[in-house]
Parts: sequence; C-alpha cells; structure tokens
Amino acid sequence: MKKFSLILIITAFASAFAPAADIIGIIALKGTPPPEVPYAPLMNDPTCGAMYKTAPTTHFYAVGPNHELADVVVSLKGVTGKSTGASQPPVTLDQKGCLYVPQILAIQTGQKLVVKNSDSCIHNVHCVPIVSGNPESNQVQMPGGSDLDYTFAQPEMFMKFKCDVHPWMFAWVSVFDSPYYGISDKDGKIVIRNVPPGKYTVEADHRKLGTLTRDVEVKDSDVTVNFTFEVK
Ligand SMILES: [Cu+2]
Repeated sequence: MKKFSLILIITAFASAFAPAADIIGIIALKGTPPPEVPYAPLMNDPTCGAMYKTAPTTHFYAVGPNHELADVVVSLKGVTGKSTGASQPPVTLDQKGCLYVPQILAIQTGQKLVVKNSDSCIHNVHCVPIVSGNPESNQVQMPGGSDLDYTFAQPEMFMKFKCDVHPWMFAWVSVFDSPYYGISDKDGKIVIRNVPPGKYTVEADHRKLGTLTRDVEVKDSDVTVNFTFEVK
C-alpha cells in the first residue's frame, strides 16, 4: 500500500513537470458579415415574446470592434484517444429567454453535458447527432424540471441541439476525444492548454465560415497561432 502511494506521488510529480505548452492566438474576421436575422417567430409566442421589447437576433458572426471573432472552435486535428472527459466537471447548456445559452460549446467524449431550463415555459430538447455511436434523443423539459444529462462517445463537430417547441432554438455542441480544444472568446482569444511537445495541425472551425488549418510545432514554451476568416 505504501509503495503504491509512493508510485502515485512520483507519477503525479513527474506529470506536473512534464514539458507542455499552451497554443494561444487571436481569431479575426476580414470583411463585413451579412446582417443577423431577428427571431421574428419568437415575438409571436406569448411566453417567449413577453421577455423581449425587440426581437433578439441570430449571432452567427460574433465580431468585436477590432474584427475579433468569437465562437470559433479550435482543436488539434486528428488527436483522438486522449479524452479526460470522464473526470472533468460538467458543461452546462441553458435554455434562457427561449434561446440556448451558449449556442456554441464544446465537450470531451465521456464528459457530462447538463441541459437546464431556466425559463417558465416548456422546452423540448432534441439532439440530432450525425456520427454513429452518438445517440439521438428527444426529451420534454418542464419549467423547473430536472436537468437533462448527456454524454457522447464519439467525436463530432457542431452536433445540433434544437427545440421542437420553438423552431428558432439551436445550439451546436462539438465533441472532442482529447482535452486539446478551445472556443474563441469575445476578444477573439483562443487557448489550447497543456499540449505535449510535438507537431500538430491546429484546426479552426466556424459554423458559417468553414475551416482553416495551420501546422505548428509545440516545444516547451507557448506557441502563437492566429487565424483570419474571410467573408466571401
Ligand atoms: Cu424551446
């Protein structure tokens, strides 16, 4: 028993000091994106419409004042079989104001996704994976109802969650078989943490603008990788 504990401590110590570095960067958007579309049908729904003075809009292109682009999913292409999802805290997808919040999110295989209903109306959470091994499911969630839990076994980009009561509601959940991914924030910043040394292709995916890739080599210090998407 003592020997076993010692091995555990040595292993933990060694992994804490194993070389690893972060991949960091900024995502930018060149060009003017098409205007966002108001959710007009939302305003016609008595419960949902009462929560807004003017219709909320899509936010496909979350662009900041200096062209920084949020909601881009970055990951290490082709890195699989490295999931730590089962030991990670759950990720929450809320239904609030008759919208999914956030609309772009990412989890690991085996990591729990918790769907909440913060609204005073019924939602119907319908997840529609396209990768075999990730089950479709369709569940009613009452106001104040229990959270719904999901886990997925297979990697999948932009898995669709929709609401069968409110046809404008969508969320896009990307599932990775490794911890090496991130989503650009409102400042366009990306971070992929603790990447072991090696040569990788970093992939940046935007729901409307497609995919960009860039090769990097990670050694023992942080590596900067910037991406610029372009509106064609
Ligand atoms: Cu709904």
